[in-house]
Amino acid sequence: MIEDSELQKEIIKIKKDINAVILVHNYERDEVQDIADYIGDSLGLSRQAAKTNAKIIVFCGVYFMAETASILSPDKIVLLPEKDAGCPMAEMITASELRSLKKQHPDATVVCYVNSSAEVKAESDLCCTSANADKVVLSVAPDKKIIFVPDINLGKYVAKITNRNLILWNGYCPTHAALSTEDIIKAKKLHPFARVWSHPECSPEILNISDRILSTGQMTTTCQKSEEEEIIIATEMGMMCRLVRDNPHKKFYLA
Ligand code: CIZ
Repeated sequence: MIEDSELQKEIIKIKKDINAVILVHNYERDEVQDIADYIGDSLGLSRQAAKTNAKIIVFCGVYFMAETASILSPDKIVLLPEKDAGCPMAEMITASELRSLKKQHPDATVVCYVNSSAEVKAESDLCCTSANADKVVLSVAPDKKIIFVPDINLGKYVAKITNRNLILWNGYCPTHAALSTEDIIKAKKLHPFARVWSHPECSPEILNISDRILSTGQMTTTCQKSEEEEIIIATEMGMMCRLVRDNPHKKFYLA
């Protein structure tokens, strides 16, 4: 078996030879984050790659992320190392389903979450991330109807904080949906001094008992600024690698 470190050296050598840039999503494992040129959220990474003069983008993430990078860098070749890496939530709505929904609400503005296929994005008026969904929704005139797809949990959260009525789709992230309020309560009992940080793809019940609701990018920046020393993290486990690496003196517990 080839050691991780040997493989990493080989990957970095090939990357230089072919003028590629390696983007690694916050959710990826440590050994993949180790070889990254950039680590971040899907939009941030795609924006960074667009600014480089690399000819090839290697996107260590899922399909919709590679598509996003390709949309922002149409002249670059985008490679997805694990070609079957998909996002179940993105697969929960198709372009034709969105077209049917638009027919039912012809005057509505469509806001789609970045966790969606390029075809669904093409049917939408605006695209948002979990970090800017509230701002994007508030940019739509108050008298306009808004369709928000595909994540029902992010949609409910954004409807609440913006006080806007959103027409929602029943998409969700199975990983965040697998978390229950009991998991959070259990983690709080085990770590009574810890704060709870949840991703907005979690259920409204979990968000209601969380101290902060943050996208992956917001988790990294908030962690560096805040004085909170012990944090229960309610999102994909790969996020822990990034947080532990950037904040070695803090304690993190995966919900
Ligand atoms: O936009 C992203 O990269 C995802 C999937 C989540 C987030 O909160 O950053």
